[in-house]
Amino acid sequence: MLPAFVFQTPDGTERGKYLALDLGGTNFRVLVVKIRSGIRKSVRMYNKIYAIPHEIMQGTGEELFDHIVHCISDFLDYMGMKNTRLPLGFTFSFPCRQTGIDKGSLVSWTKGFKATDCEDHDVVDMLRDAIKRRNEFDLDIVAVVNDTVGTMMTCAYEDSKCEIGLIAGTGSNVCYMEDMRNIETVEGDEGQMCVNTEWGGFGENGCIEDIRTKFDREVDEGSLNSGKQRFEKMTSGMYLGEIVRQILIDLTKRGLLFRGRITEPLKTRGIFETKFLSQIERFISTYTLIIALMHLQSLGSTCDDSIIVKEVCGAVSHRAAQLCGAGMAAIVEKIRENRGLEHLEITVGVDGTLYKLHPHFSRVLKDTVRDLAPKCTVSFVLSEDGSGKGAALITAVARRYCGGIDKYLYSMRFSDETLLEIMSRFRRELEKGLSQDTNPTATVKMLPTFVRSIPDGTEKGDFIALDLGGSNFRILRVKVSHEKKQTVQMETEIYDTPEDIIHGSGTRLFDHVAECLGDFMEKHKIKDKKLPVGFTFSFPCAQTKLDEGILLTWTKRFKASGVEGMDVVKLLNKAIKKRGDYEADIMAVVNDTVGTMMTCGFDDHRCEVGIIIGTGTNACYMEEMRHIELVEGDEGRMCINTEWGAFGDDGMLEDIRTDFDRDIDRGSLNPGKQLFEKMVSGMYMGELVRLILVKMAREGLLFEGRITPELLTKGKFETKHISAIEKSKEGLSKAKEILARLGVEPSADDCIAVQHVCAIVSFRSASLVAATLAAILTRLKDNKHVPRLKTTVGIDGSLYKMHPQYARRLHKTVRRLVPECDVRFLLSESGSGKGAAMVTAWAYRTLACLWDSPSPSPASKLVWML
Ligand code: 0WK
Ligand code: 0WK
Ligand code: BGC
Ligand code: BGC
Repeated sequence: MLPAFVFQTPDGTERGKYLALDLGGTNFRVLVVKIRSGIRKSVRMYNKIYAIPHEIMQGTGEELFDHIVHCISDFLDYMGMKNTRLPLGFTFSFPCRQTGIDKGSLVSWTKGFKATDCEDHDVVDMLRDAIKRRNEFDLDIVAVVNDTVGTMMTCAYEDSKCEIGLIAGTGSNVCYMEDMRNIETVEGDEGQMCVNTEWGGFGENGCIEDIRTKFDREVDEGSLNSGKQRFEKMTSGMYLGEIVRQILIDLTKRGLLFRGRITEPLKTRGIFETKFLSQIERFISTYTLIIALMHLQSLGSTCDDSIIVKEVCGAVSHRAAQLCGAGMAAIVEKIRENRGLEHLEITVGVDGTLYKLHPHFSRVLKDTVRDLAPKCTVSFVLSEDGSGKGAALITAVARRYCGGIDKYLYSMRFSDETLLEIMSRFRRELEKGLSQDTNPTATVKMLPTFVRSIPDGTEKGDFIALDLGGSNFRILRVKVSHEKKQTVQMETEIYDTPEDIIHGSGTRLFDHVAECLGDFMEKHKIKDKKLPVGFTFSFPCAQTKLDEGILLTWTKRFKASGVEGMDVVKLLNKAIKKRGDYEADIMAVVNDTVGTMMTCGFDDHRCEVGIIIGTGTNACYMEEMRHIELVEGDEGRMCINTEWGAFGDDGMLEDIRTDFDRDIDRGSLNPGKQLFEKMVSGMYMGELVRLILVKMAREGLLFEGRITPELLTKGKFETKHISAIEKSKEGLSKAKEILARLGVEPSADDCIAVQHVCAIVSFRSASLVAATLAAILTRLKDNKHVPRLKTTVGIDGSLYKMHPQYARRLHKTVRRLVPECDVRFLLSESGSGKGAAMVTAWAYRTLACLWDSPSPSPASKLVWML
């Protein structure tokens, strides 16, 4: 089930001139394909067939690719096109694991090929290297496709219902359009992607041993790749003749054929070609038989012999067709189920000499599909022009939309290897931050929060929570009561944090907070009550106790002066005292990640990680006290606010940061800081896309090079626009609307291109967060010394909530990076205020029972204070 990175079948808008290579079937072809779109829609092709000598098929990889390039050179000479750098589509009819339309490494050779040093190598790189070695011409290799995919595209150009490609030729294989949501090995859930099934490998795990015969085992043992491609060896042209020969030998040994005399020719492997089956089964007259048998020089064969040979051929080809029919029935049924249809109508594009030349194969295959999948009407269309045309169509699509952009933003797409590397880097940063010695120089500060457990269900009381630092400043009243079960009631007011306040002086900022709190108490008639307050302050704070928070540095939009290095609880208390119209008892200051973890911990006691993916980004988790060297004590756990936004501030991520990221940082309020945050969080994503669009427009890749003042204005393209444009159905029309507002009058292609840019930028964000989260999860697993970690992650933030696919992409990537962790992602519905109240409740109770207990020892009182 190899992803082919082909997302759609042709829509008739493809156009241009392309080169195509078609390697792996009977013939190696080099083609030039001219595609016209619109009313004069047409495809004109010219090709030459070249032989691939046996010794090249089974020589070294270099020799093979040099031979291919030699043929291309001959073709270009013949066509007088040596000096053109045409885009090329490469049909490579062998299993390739792809990570993009132009990246694929050979899994293993099949059919007659066994060139050395090719398996696990990228075939596009091998071809590029051979072209470089020859140094005579240059080509732009845009796509590598399997012949089933090329065949599907070729037939889909005429019949839009064609969504399956079948090859029944030398080899045997099928591809089809699968829903992205079902393809777990690739990012993304929207739309479809073609999957090359490589059904030839079916049975390699022994699951069809019950239908394989000793003849099949003989053929397999005698093949170039024994043990592999078991299904193919029962169904494809390369092997049917051999199966027949094995059966004829067996019958002859038992004296049932050729009077029991086994001739040398009969013992020769490959001598009974599959085309003989077609010839024998085609003509009822025995004449041909004679010819065929002549081949075996077993004169004296009787008439009965010829009947038996014909029977054997029929049985072998009939079985092959039925088996392919069964495979095809499974595919069409899966598609029908994917779409929840009562009845499916679909077309299969077919190619291959066995299907084309055998007199009965195609009919038996069709009948079998009809019998096994009655709820599907399956039409089979023969591919007249081969898969070269399909390869050119794919190249046209790839080159136009994504190819250009993928190459452009190549450095923003990460393979799992890269993500695993980032994961281990971040894991090391976690450990650096926890250790006494290295913490001072660590970029990931690993700040102790003095929250020692998640809610345990006994919390109760009436609290005020302040929630400052996200996109909204909220003040909440949180009542936690215990009738039958623990319930939480909340009343919330949202207040502004105008630019001049958050960029002004710290005094003004906290006066503003105190004023809003006063207004809130007024509205809720609690000015007379001195309620305990939990303060969610979403910035990096060093704490030595729950109700103290020394701001280390502002992040996101905030830059008030005179606050960094100060205790924000003191600053707020001061502002409140200055007013004198109400009293508040600030019992706890918590980070929004901690508040989010506590809010989710209220509903799921397994929650031990809190993540924000909003204006900013950050994570906290429950760490073992014995590992937190900055805080006394080894018992139990404490929540650590990692402040992962600063990951990379020491240059640790320079190899994955792009010039766009550097532009963002240069234009930010805090250059050189929060570099990880600036690659992933909502405050910066829209701007990243804008910078990319400007650069692409400058290079004429977009909007025909038009650049408008709006497009050049910082902040004009917002992160919420990305979420709108990536909405599957209406995304493109949204793109048109949003780009029109930027004055660039986009073309349809421009809109698709912009949607692709948005997807790449938001993908990157989700993948990077997945990598750092995965590091935290493996830390928890190791802390607990368990083989599998079962845990819950509480999440909040507008990017995670609003973006149509962010959540799913994050979940998928995490599961791929740390398959040994069972992670539940729990969205924080009610914000971190509730969580802050939970922390305050805990602080309040601890204080209360200390005072109430009959003879509280001075010592324990002191400890608690400290
Ligand atoms: C023709 C296609 C080619 C494919 C071949 C398969 O253009 O890509 O590999 O059909 O059939 P064969 O030549 O193996 O019988
Ligand atoms: C809602 C939480 C708040 C947090 C915010 C982050 O209640 O504490 O800061 O999510 O998301 P943002 O508003 O930055 O998108
Ligand atoms: C290869 C497939 C190919 C098929 C038909 C098989 O041996 O593994 O990639 O599609 O032959 O050519
Ligand atoms: C702050 C964190 C906060 C995160 C999410 C970052 O900029 O440094 O303290 O948790 O934003 O709001």
